[in-house]
Amino acid sequence: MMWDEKFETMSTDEMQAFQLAKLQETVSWVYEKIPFYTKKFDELGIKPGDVKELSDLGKLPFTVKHDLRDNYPFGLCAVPMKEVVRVHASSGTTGKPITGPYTADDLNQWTECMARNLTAAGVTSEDIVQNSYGLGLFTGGLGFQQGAERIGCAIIPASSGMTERQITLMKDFGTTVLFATPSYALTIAEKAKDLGVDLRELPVRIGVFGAEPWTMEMRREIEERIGIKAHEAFGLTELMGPGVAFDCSAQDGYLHINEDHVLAEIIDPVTEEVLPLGEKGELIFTAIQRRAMPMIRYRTRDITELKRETCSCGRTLLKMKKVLGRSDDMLIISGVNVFPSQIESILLDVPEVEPQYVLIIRKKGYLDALSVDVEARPEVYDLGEEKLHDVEKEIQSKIRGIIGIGVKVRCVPPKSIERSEGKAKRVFDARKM
Ligand code: DLL
Repeated sequence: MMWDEKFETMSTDEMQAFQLAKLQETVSWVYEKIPFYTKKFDELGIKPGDVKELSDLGKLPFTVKHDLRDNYPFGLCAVPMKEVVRVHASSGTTGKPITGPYTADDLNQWTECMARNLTAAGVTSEDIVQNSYGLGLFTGGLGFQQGAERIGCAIIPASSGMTERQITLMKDFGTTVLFATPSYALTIAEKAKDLGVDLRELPVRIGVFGAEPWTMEMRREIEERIGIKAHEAFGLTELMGPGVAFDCSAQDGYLHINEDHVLAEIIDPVTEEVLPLGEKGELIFTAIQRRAMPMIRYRTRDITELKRETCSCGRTLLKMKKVLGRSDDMLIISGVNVFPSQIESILLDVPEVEPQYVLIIRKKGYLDALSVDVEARPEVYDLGEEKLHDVEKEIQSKIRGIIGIGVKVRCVPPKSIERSEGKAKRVFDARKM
């Protein structure tokens, strides 16, 4: 099912003509309205009229996270506050938050993007949806709320937290669709089990998850525990929030980008050179329809690759590979680049442990050492030290075999790792503590 067949199945030629017109409008808009961009363009000797074709995008300057921080809170906002109808913000991990102001039309477009996302996941006006993303400054809560409202679903704005109540709501209200981060979905599943509630027997049939990296193995685990089909949303505060990209019935490890709203490029993060389709690098987005805070070539730090094909679902929208890591999450252990998601894939294939883990990086002499704490399943933990030691050794050797690094694995007691209600924090850098 599609929400906006015209744009979701548009031919590449038609789409690119549309994109060029929107890009030209946006470039003139930011040049005129946002002194930060006027200055950047002038320094590079670029005038809005120089954008004559889509490939001219490559001439434009990048925008990076610290540009948003330096211009906090509204230095990059192109409209007066009387035209702003909403402001979201993301706390990030360090420093000042990133703000996201919207005009009424920006909100409307975001809502449309979310309606596409949810429709692709199979959500319809018949559904009773439980929105367990944090409702507030975080774009997840209200973004999903608006999209589901546009479709006409019955919405339970549960927000995140109070997990026991989430389960009561699911049971009492007959929730058919769950919105949450993947790690919170797991927390809900675990709590239900503790309470003796089998979620697989409830009417819930679809989950739409995102806001953090999660592997295919994690997707299967969640699907099994809740008895649902797990779909995906991708996005970031700087660009609108969720709804930038979404998966479809193909579930082939790729997401469709709403490319009539955001232009995507992949660059080599070191040389900043634009890479061809199919090559892996840093994802860059340009928002071409927003008016309060359009972004020119925003460096997301997310690592992925792009693919253009007509999907088996019928959509022609550009595809990006599921994001499994950010350049700033990459660990360098004994000279090997490691993403936490690679460890997650391995752990989820080990039946003796729970999908609850943390990675700790320490300094060992001049080198960095990685240790992995993972929870043993209660019945395994009860078997005692010798068994745990065998499991630890097995995981260590799998990690050595697959990723090629030596790590220290510890099987920790059940429930000893903090549960997530939003974005899970799984990497602790003891070198910085
Ligand atoms: O996380 C927006 C969102 C809310 C997306 C709900 C999906 C669902 P931020 O808090 O600004 O916005 O964080 C954006 O989160 O650059 C990625 O690194 C990561 N991220 C978001 N969605 C996914 C996903 C929201 N599906 C940052 N897979 C992005 C992997 C994701 N990473």
